Amino acid sequence: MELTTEQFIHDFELTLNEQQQTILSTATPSELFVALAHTIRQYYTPLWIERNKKLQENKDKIAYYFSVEFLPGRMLETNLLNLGILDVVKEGFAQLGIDFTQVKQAEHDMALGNGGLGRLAAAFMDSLATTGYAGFGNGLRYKYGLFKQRIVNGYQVELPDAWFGSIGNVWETRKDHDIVDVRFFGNVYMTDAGNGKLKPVYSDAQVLRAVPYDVPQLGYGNGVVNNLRLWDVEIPEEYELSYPTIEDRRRVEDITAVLYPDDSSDEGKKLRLMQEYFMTSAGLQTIVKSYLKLGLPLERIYEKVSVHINDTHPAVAPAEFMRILIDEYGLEWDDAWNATQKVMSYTNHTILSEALEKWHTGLFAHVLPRVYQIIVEIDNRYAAQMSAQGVDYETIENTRIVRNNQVHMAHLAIIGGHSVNGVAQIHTELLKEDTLRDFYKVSPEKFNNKTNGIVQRRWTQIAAPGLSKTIDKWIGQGWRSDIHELRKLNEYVDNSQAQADFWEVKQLAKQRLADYIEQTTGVHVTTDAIFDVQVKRLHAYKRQLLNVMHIIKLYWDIKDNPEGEFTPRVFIFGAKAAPGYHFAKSIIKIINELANLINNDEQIGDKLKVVFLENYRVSLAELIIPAANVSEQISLASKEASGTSNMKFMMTGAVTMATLDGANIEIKDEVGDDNIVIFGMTKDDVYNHYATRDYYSRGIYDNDPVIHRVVNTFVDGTIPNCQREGSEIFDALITYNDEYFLLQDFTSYVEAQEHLTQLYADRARWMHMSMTNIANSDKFTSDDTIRQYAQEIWNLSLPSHGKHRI
Ligand code: GPK
Repeated sequence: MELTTEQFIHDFELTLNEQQQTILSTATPSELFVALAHTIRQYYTPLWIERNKKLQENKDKIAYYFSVEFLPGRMLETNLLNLGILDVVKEGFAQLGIDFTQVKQAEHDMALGNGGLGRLAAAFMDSLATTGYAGFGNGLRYKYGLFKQRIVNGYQVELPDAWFGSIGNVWETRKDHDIVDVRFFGNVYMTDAGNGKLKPVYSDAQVLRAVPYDVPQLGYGNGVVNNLRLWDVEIPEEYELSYPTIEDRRRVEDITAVLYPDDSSDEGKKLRLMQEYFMTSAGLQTIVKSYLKLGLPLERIYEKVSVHINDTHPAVAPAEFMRILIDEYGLEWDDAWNATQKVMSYTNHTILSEALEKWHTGLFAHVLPRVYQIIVEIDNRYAAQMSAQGVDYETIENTRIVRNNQVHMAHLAIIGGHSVNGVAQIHTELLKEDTLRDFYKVSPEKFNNKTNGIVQRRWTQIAAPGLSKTIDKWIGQGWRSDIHELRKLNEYVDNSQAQADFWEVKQLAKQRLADYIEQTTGVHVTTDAIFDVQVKRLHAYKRQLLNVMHIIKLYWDIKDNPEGEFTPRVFIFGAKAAPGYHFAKSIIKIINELANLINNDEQIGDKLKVVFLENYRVSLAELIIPAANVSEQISLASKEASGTSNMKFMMTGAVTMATLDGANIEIKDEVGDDNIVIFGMTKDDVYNHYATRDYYSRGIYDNDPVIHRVVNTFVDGTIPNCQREGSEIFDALITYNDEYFLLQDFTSYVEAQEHLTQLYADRARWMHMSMTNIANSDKFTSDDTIRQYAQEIWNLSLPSHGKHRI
């Protein structure tokens, strides 16, 4: 939009005075932030209203992305950038003498997600608006997002993330007119509806109110505003008498209280199921209602509506959609089923079986009695149909929804939809040949790949403004709106002046991070060192422990030869462990104790530093990622479905140290073998070991003196204060035969790291690699990923009112 600095200053001051009843000289950063957010709301609100009006008038098809996680982080800068007024606002603030950075930091991260899956959902919201597609999000309005992590005595401590704080969510708007009711529990039986059909009668059901809060999703430079709808729970007035005590009310409020409540107890499990059904039912009910306003026949709803099931959490959607179409609107089963399959599609994000949700039939039928009946009917019809088609008994049994007293949610999502996709090429192949192979046998046409992507604007223009200016200097600004222009940089990867510029800007980013490290941990690090970073959820398969083993090896190298040549390294970790994931927490403790040991050893000095940054989150990622020289992507081949931070590191000029897993393989394809460092087993090697069961980690431990020494370091008292954790790790590696093959990959990892050190020593060679990574990272824009979803899965066209610049 067109906005002069003067106009902005005027609007901003007026908002500050009228809405906050404050003046500049006394306003806190938080008050300034709220005033700024309200100023921006005034700018986009007319666009939002117009967008909804046009979509309705033109009867455009809309895709709804159902996800229990959305992880946008801070929205302020994204909204400003996408409206095209980031520079104007910064300039205005400079004139007013306000520190923009301080104000932006007053916004609490919107952390309604755990990691990659939630961040991807948020990226898709941005990209849907940016590409102009009508794609709306549907999720939950948790009071508490992902826990806040503190490190105390080296241990992870979890604190509630009270992200609403005192200012709430400044971007949301409550939408009373779309309130719906959601039913749980009770009994249900069928009775004659009088028109030859049956209708369900409920008794003793609990009725809860679903209240939508809409959060606008602004497109980059195109005036498009899409909607992310988050549902909150309330007690309907007419049922208030049923909840006489505060505890009664709290049990209801729990449904939207916390992201992922502990599901290790039965009570926790029930709550989780209620959350999932709550947002799915509320979302689908309003979707059907707004479709019907178009005046089109319900059995053809698939022409105007797509519903995407992000992972198995909203996978009750096909059954709930059937319930709505049949019970509430009287459709025949076959028409409803035809519509449902055409509307629904599903993304799988992992081959780890624990993430494919299953519910005990007893619990499911208790919480959702009518939906359970429908699921059983879907399942019986499915089995009969497969059998009629001549599919063998075993395949049918393996793909059924209800089996061994469990409801298999992934199976419901696949059977009830028309599309299943994995999130990187290798992951989709694994789904076809292993995890979902029986489904691939019966419905190969449903399977397709959609490699993940990232919002390039956040990781360059917002997180790395210095880098962005350097890119501008060499190839102009075109890449900011057409990321594929980044490829022009390939021409300059060997230009010594360009190399010097890109080196310089990386050094500045490293210095910013070094300052933060010093402030928050007290550890001094030098930017002369290689910044080697592993940031992601803490999980055994991601193998942070392999990184730790390499650090221990380096520690011994220096201790053995203190005067030897050594390229200094700073190892930086950021990772949250699931509260109930004991082993992951032990690794956090080990990293912190190892860091203490190394950082306080004078003989080691600046040669080696280890830093664990607490509370890793999107806003911290924006500081860390642009400062990295090395991106650690070292999962056991086959286990990391895709990874997305790998793409962010690539785009900001880090060199990837990787196994051939997830999207690392596609990064390698883009940059070529010489501009990435690959090590370790391939997925076929891993599967061969599974088939032959020939892996024996103790054999490696006994025969390799380096590995022997590194593994012993966990238990021989070298690292103080972690005897228990050290022996857990020893047991995992040796006694329990090293499930993730760390010992097998260790030697090749060490060699790869040595190779990388040599590459770094040759600055021209290193900068060639770094810049080649930036230049070819356009492949991973989520704008293109979402275009593929829109065209190939959802069958969307660009809305007829089109893309207009503002
Ligand atoms: C996968 F199954 C899950 C999950 O529960 N949470 C989650 O963040 C991640 N993921 C994968 O682990 C990543 O490889 C992938 O890039 C990301 O989802 C997005 O697809």
